[in-house]
Amino acid sequence: MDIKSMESDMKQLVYIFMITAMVFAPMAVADDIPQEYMAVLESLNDSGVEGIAWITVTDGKYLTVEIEAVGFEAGKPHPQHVHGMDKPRRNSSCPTPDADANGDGIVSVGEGLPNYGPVVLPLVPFDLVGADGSLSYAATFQIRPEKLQPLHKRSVVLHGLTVDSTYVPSTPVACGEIFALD
Ligand SMILES: [Cu+2]
Repeated sequence: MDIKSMESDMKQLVYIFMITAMVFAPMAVADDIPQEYMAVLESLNDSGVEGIAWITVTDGKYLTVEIEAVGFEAGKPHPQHVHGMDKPRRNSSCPTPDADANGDGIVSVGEGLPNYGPVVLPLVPFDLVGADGSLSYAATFQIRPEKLQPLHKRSVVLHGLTVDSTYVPSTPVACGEIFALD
């Protein structure tokens, strides 16, 4: 085999390799592209709590949640969850003051359930919020995709409010419906 034909063979190999890479690359990449979601957290029960949640799903099963929120009661635990409907999988939504079924002026965690649905994922740990009442949260969870999706039909709910001079950790203080950024 002379140099010329070796070069030609090499060129052919490179060519075949490039075609193969082009065919298979999009399939490999599709799985690796993180899916980005967001929720704008608006106050419930005149709590003054508001913030933003960013959610990233990687490989279809790793869920990274970041929350930046302000206006919490300081020094208290403020549970935070992803809420959603299981059956039927209708949209989770944030309650309005109309959800106050017993008319006591507070939408309790139970009164909000018909809107946002039960807890799908507790965003642990529930750290005590510091003196300035702000929360910076980030955690990654490994979740079965069928448990979590459809994420764009779920909500992020933050809790914990003093009601009639008693701190009620479950009372919702902010809520945001999750939407996809793609
Ligand atoms: Cu919750």
